Amino acid sequence: MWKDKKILIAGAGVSGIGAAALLGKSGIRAAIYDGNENLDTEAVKQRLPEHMQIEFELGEFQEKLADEYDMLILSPGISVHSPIARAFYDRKKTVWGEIELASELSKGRIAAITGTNGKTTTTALTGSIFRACYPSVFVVGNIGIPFTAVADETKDSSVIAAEISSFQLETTVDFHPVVSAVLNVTPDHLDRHGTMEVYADTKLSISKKQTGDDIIILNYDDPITRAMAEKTTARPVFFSRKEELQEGIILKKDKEGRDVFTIRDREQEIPICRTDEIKLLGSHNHENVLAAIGIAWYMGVPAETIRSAVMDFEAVEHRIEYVDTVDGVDYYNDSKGTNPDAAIKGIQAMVKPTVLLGGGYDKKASYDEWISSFDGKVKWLILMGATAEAIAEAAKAQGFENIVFAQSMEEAMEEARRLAEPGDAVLLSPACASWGMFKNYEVRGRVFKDIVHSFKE
Ligand code: UMA
Repeated sequence: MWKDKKILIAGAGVSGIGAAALLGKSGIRAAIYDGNENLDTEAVKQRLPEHMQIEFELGEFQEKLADEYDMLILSPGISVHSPIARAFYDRKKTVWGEIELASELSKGRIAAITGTNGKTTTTALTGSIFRACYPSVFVVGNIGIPFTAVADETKDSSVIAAEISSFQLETTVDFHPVVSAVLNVTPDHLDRHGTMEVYADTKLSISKKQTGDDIIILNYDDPITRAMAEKTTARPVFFSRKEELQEGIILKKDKEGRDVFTIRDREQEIPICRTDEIKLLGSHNHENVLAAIGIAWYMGVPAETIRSAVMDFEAVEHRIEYVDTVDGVDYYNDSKGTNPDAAIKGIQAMVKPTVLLGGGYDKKASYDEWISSFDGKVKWLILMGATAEAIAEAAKAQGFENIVFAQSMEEAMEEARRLAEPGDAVLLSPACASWGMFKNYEVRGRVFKDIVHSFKE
């Protein structure tokens, strides 16, 4: 029985801590390995059950650990090709990911969502639809709440919306969603997976335990996910933004030529709502909505409930929030990027050349890593607030010279509009708090959005 084994958890981030706490609550002993030899073990212990005995193995991985321990629980940030994972695999010892552990110790039905882009929005929307229908709902996974953190609260009647990354899929074994979805597959994480083929296969492995009674929702408009229908053991259902498929989740024109999210399931045709009735903006979000509708429908949510939940759902405000496209330029509000770490996520989310608005209250942070993350993507940096000079200096030290200063958000936005060309993005992701210029980041984000909207007038 695996519970009696000597278990080593690799990684002391949110996943590893979630896994350790779950084992602790279940009365199972474990040790934590982390490559960081300066890990604050006291801070980790604070987040574990009080009575739990936990040992730490820190620093460079030593092969002897694979002899000492019988089983490894891997955090998603640590690859299956890492020395620690290889050492356990070579000795034919059990290696599970944190998701596998959670699914082993949880109850209820799982809807699992993967894809290169859109999976967080789709998972959040799916969870929101579930909440309108079911009393016990959990939204977990790559979205930020480890599945292990809630696994022991689930019951047979629970419904779980899980965002699952390709990293997490490398280490699932018996993970078995009732409905799975692969939204799209475009080049990403190839440093880890090696080739597109391996990356796509890893994504498809979300359905490896599914049978013909289960559903996999696939994007018809993406050739890679379309081809997955031939390879999966589950019943494939397509969604498409472009084609009015005979069966699937589609956009169908109404008499006035407006697009209606529509379910075509065998003999039934069920309209949900029009694209202009939802609050999520952008055609990329139409795909996310189509997928979420499909997932919810096949998880048993009535069409009327799907309709109202979809129409009520709003993007998480101020968090890489798409605002609008003006003159071919996409505007994003990431006012919640109030520190360099959060702002790095904002830049990582951009897929187009970006004019970046930054600066604000001085928390004496270091901006070096944030500037390194520009990675050729940021073409102009517009700076405001108390930190403007310090950020400019840090940027110049890394050879980034395309810097403009502004005294207010209005001035910054005039500059952004002047500098951005069609096909570019403008991103407000300041890496600083708003104080000194605004009451809080929410006010800052709203001022930004108001200015974007005024560009359209
Ligand atoms: N560590 C090592 N050795 C390594 C790598 C990491 O010891 O080779 C240690 C670090 O010192 C650190 C810990 O492992 O203490 C971090 O573990 P982790 O990288 O697995 O991160 P977590 O904090 O557990 O967060 C993970 C996901 N991170 C990654 O996949 C890199 C989070 O996804 C996820 O939200 C969280 O679990 C909850 O499920 C983030 C992400 O960037 C958002 N995901 C990628 C993406 O979306 O593209 C896949």
